[in-house]
Amino acid sequence: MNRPPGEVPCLLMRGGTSKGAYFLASDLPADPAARDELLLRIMGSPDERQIDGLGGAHPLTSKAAVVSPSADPHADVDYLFLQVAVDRPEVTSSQNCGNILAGIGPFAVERGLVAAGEERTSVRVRMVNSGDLATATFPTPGGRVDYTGDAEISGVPGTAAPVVIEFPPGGGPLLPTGKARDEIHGTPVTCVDNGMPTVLIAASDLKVTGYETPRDLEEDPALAERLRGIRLAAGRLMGLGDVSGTTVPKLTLIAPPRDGGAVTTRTFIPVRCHTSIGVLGAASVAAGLRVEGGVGADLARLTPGDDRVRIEHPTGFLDIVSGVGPGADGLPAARRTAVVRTARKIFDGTVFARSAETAPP
Ligand code: NQM
Repeated sequence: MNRPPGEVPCLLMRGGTSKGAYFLASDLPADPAARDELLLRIMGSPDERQIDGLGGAHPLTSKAAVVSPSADPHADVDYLFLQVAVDRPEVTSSQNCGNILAGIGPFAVERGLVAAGEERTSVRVRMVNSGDLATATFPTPGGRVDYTGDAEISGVPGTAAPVVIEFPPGGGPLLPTGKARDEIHGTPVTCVDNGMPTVLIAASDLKVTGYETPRDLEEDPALAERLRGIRLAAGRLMGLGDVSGTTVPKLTLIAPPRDGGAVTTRTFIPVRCHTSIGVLGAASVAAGLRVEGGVGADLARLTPGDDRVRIEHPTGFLDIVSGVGPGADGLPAARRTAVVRTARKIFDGTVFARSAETAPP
């Protein structure tokens, strides 16, 4: 069907603790600049309330997924994640998103890219942003996605059907600086990447407890300045270059657990403080805790021989399976990573982008 430009088929979904607009790649312009410009108008950016678009006025609810059949023999679909900035005219593919990933399998079935199984369906996803693979398995009784179930994830009210996501070990090194611990501007850090480049910092080294609310931490300008300096230097050390305009690496403040988990976290993504924690962010933190000599290893309470890690965050906890073992180069390397998320179809229809003439520059 031929649609006027600016009218785009769209599925609005919650994926894990995030919410985003899911599109078939074939429904968006192929040219990345034209696609991003359209996404800004769809989400209502730049505007801190995103009042004229689908965005929810927070980085966690200003996200887009672009999905297409995959040419990779190991994947069914390609998933490109795009972070649409709220208050800046900026769309970036510099990071991945494991929460929005939770909706990709159901979306692929809804749109007929993958045939549903009679009871459950597994969809193999190539995450275009990183080149990494993931397999998501979810219930499809009678060949239809069932979003209802009894899985509960912290940060989302109620329960829903479980989406089990398995990540095989990724391609890149777990310790991008080649070290378990670096020192940046006098602060010990562990730079780790198990799907999301992340800098682990002991909260106490930044003169906070690590148990503050995200809002309290965001309102501390001295902390923000210190984190900014650490992030810029860490980006260079991790081989990411000048990260002043990108959303990675993330920064996770670590403190001893308070509620029976392995560790308490507060994660900056990278300016706003996450209300929970990202999935791949959690995968990186969990693996980082197992790095001997790393800043997290001293603070974490892990059970030897048990790959399960409970990561406490501002609205509860995230349970993740994370194995780490010696790599070929003698440095620690990620093994299997797996997590349970939920996702929900909220709205399916046509989104009407704000017209280019009336959008802000
Ligand atoms: O780390 C937010 C989120 C994320 C990313 C962010 C994510 C992940 O919670 O896999 O899911 O870190 O910007 O959606």
